[in-house]
Amino acid sequence: MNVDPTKVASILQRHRSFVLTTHVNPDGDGLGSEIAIEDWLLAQGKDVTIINFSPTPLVYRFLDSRNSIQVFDSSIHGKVISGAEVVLVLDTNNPDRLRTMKDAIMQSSALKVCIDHHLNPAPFASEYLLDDEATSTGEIVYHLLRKLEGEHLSPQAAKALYCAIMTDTGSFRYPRVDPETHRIVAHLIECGADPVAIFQEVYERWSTGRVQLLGKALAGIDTSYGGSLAHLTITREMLRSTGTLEEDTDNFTTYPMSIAGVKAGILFLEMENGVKISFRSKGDVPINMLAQEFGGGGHKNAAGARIFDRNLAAVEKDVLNAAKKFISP
Ligand SMILES: [Mn+2]
Repeated sequence: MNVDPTKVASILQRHRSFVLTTHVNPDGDGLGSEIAIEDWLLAQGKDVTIINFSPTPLVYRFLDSRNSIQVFDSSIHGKVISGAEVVLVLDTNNPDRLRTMKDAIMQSSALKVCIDHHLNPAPFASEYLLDDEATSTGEIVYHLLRKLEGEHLSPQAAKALYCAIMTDTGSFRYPRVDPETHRIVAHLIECGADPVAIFQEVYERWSTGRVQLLGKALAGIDTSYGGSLAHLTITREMLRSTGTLEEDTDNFTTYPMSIAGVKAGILFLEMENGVKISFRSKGDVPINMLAQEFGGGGHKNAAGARIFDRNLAAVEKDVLNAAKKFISP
């Protein structure tokens, strides 16, 4: 584990052209980290292209005030990626999560730098800046920018990093939040991040359909193992009838966890070609081990998996059965 930003800071200083990317279905942490680093690199007069596999979800578009985030298209971006001196991979340590961008990046002769806070990094990068104790990639990027810039971060970077940390900590309430997290966000506010505006952008811009989708999902919430496991299921039909998208289910895992006595919560989301599963747990329940049984992974208390070409009912049954040993030891 390399938590010292010195080496990556010098890579950012030394090189001229950069490609920044993050995982499929990007979140506030991946996008905020990209924007904060982009802002610093542009201020130094360097070439920066942000290329993501997925489009930016609507709620995070406010971060991209330069409108610079591009959606990967191999016919356009193959050259950009092969010609860059450095590719920064943010908020994932597994190139499979870059989907079809993986090959373009791995074939590029660019220096590959991975900045991330997840467990079990894959051996694909030339340089790693990793801290699996960090609340977010945004927190790691904060220390990197402090190393580069000192005390004064730009308002744009402060906003992006505040959003990264706020979203990855569930608004400052997940277990890894500590006094240091609050000192960092206090400094980001001093640098110009507006907590009220950022919260409203991310959490108070739901469509009516999204609230209706949550209503349908909550109506079907179910518990098992004496109330210690709760799960929610979202079907294609529920998305269709409310006019919503998969990204509208972000953070729905909060709701099973709010039931008294629940130690773990699972969200099953029916995709076009399989099932996306989000896992949450409290305390010592290692829910990432359950995710691993289904080809996924993550943190002890938050993990995910995707299962392709199996139907929802079969996946639900297998996952709920397999959960038993973690819930009721
Ligand atoms: Mn993250």
